[in-house]
Amino acid sequence: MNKKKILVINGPNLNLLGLREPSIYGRKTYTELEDYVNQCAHALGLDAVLFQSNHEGVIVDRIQAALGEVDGIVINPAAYTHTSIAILDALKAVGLPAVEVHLSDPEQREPFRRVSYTALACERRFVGCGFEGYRLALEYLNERLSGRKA
Ligand code: CA2
Repeated sequence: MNKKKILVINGPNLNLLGLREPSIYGRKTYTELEDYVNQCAHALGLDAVLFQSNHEGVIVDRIQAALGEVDGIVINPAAYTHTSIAILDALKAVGLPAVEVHLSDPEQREPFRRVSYTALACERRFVGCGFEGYRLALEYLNERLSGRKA
């Protein structure tokens, strides 16, 4: 049987993980996040396709290209969470099952982080669990795509 493919998108500045603000985002690097996501995907029998960009339009292009290529999307849109109707529209346009992840819990931070546009196109949201949020998102999509979740 073909493995289900999940596109895992990380937005602006997440490439700096481990290098700055460890009190909020931890000490592990973006490369360690990629390794963690790949391990979780492998354990679930999924194929993860990792993608990181600091540019809104590039993320929109990647989401559009995902149609017909992958079965679901995990996205941490980073700061674009709170601003990007373009990424929301792209997620809605492709109509793939999507899950939003945040390392921190944006609700517990500055008021401007309380709005998430992108969550409007996502079936679930995992916040404040660090790297583990990506595993929870992959587990959710795995069940969802195998028909065990509505
Ligand atoms: O908690 C999350 O995962 C966020 O998506 C992270 C974004 C923030 O704008 C969201 O409100 C919540 C910021 C990502 C910046 O990542 C950095 C990593 C290391 C050092 C500096 C920034």
